[in-house]
Amino acid sequence: MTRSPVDFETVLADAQAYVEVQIQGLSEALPPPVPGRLRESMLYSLQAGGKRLRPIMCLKAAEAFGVSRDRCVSLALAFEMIHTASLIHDDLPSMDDDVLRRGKPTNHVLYGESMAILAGDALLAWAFEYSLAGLAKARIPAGRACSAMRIMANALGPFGICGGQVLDTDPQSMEDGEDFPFKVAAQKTGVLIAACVEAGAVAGGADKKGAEAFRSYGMHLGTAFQVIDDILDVTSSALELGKTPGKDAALEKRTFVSTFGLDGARELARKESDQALEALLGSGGEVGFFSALTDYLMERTR
Ligand code: GRG
Repeated sequence: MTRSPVDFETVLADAQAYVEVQIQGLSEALPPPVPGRLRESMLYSLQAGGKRLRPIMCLKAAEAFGVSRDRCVSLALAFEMIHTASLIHDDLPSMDDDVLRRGKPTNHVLYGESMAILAGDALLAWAFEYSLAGLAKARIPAGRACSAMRIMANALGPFGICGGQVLDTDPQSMEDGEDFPFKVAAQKTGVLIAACVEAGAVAGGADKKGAEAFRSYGMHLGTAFQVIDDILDVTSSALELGKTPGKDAALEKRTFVSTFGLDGARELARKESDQALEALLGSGGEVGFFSALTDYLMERTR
């Protein structure tokens, strides 16, 4: 593993600003015949803020293997489109039924349920079209672009967030036992985070070992991320979170906190973070950013 000293806060703020400018720039990308209300609904949620962690991780993974962010930005934005689509659908009355997201009214509250479903669907399809076109324009070799697309598709289907959402919301799929929160976290959160870094690494030219190291890093980081999410749901406020706290208990979900308690959950988050860092040892890329990110996410408050 190659490590280099990183002024992490500066690097993260720079990456966040870069991604934000690119996302705001998408306003021009949906001209007619896209219906105006569909465009508005898609852009409302996409441009509503958020930490932008998934696109940042994707860009940094590509950079770790020497490919500049400008060449992989379409792939990174595609992951934010998918993540945003999943949040729109997650908030629907038939799912978690929430009215607040990223500090603003949820999509269906403003545009109605039917439009929110369609905005999510449209963001998913656009993610593939937009990233393939961008990767081709940046002359990322077709084999690498195809692999990135396969990883992305896997993360949003039955093996990824659709499967995870079933475990999280379907009472008949809930299981007893301490393994269950890990299964939910892996599919609901880990697979998409792992896909961002793996696809970024692959687009950047990582070999099989490097890609696997980044995937394993992402899976452990994703579990740690979900543990912290479960903790914040209990300990934080709507103002800080930008979404409604206390939802897990209200919906009687089996979370890391309800299963292991607050202290047990904190310990688990640390353990998963350590395992994430260990996974990076075999990556062969420049991973200074990712070790700093892992520590940073342990301390997050939103
Ligand atoms: C394929 C559209 C589609 C949906 C699949 C609804 C659904 C099924 C999945 C939802 C999965 C879900 C909401 C997982 C939660 C992941 C999570 C921890 C989200 C919060 O991420 P942050 O904190 O949010 O990075 P911001 O707003 O900062 O981007």
